Amino acid sequence: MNKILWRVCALFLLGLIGTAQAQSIVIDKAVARATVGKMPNGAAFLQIENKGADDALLSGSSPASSRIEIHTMSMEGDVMKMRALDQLELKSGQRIEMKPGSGIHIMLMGLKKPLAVGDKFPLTLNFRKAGKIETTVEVVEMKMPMKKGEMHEHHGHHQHHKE
Ligand SMILES: [Cu+2]
Repeated sequence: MNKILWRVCALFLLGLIGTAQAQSIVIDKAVARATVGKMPNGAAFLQIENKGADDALLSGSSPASSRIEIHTMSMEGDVMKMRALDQLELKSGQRIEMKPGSGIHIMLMGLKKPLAVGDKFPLTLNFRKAGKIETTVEVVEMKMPMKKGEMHEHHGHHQHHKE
């Protein structure tokens, strides 16, 4: 076999391995919120679809930050609280769509540098069954979910009295 043909074969094989790994868990639309000033942490949102058996997202890593945490967000009274999850269960056939303000997100703890619109960085997610899957996160402009809370604090009382 000549060298070029061999190389094509090797690429084909690598491609097959890649496809096999990515088959059960599909990660899509990974975006991160652009940071302002020297914000220490960032947040990323993505879609995960589990096309295989029951699985779970256990951890993650990225060169963009010193640590990755899986966070969930909930309102406790008037205060938005973030909590780190040990793992995120992914039942067979389940699709999780992380959206800003909706709860679950990937927290980038200890950013190495600010996230600017248009930046791209790799994020590796570690699943119990599917193993490690790498995706590319794109930094986009996003409204802060805190806006809602702020508005509630500043203007909320008027609205409550009117109701
Ligand atoms: Cu968070």
